[in-house]
Amino acid sequence: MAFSLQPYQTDLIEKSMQVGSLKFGSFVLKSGRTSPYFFNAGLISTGSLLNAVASAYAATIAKSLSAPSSPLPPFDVLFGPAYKGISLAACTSLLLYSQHNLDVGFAYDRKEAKDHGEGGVMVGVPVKGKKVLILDDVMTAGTAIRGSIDKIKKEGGEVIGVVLMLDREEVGKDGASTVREVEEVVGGAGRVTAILKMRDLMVWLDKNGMKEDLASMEEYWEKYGIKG
Ligand code: OMP
Repeated sequence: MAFSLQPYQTDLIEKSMQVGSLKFGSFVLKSGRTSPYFFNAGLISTGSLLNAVASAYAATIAKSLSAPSSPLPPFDVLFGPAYKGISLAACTSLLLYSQHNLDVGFAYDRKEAKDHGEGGVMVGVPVKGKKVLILDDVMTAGTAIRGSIDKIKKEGGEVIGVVLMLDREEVGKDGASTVREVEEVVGGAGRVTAILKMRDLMVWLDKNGMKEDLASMEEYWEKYGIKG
């Protein structure tokens, strides 16, 4: 395979496998597709893993913002969708400040609206009139991300991009790339970035001689992977 992994990507893959967050086998997805791998971000649940993951998110965001031809504009609020996105976005906003000198607001949603006290579906910095970057775990068909985009729009915020832990690089029912579709909604090419992509996992399997798992991944890519 042509390209290599960054040390932080290898580190994340190996630590995720150690805690069972990344598994190879046979799994039925939300979309109904049967996948040879599954990433469960809920198991990113120790201090050292959170530190590794949030550092990788923060580095990915900082790199996108500082690239000379960066398509990602500066933003005001980092939004972590309930539930798994909440802790990941909280830790990442902290590290954006302490490691990259970038002070942004942090917000998340409630799965059920609160009808007393401060009320509403949002917690944290108000997104109204703000540029918002969504931080989420995994994207397959884009259903979860589209739900978050709608919520933020309804509250008067503008979503300017998405950062993911894993982009599964799949096509939707109509054969178009999920990433391209979501990018169109949030301002254009390059607005969706990820720490890991499916092809990175394939590089890692290849390097580690896991030929059977790699063959299953290639078969899945043929069926559902983005073309070109
Ligand atoms: P989409 O909403 O189709 O983009 O799928 C993303 C969601 O699927 C994630 O937020 C998870 O709830 C779940 N998921 C994973 O967590 N890990 C995977 O490897 C695959 C999925 C999935 O069901 O597609």
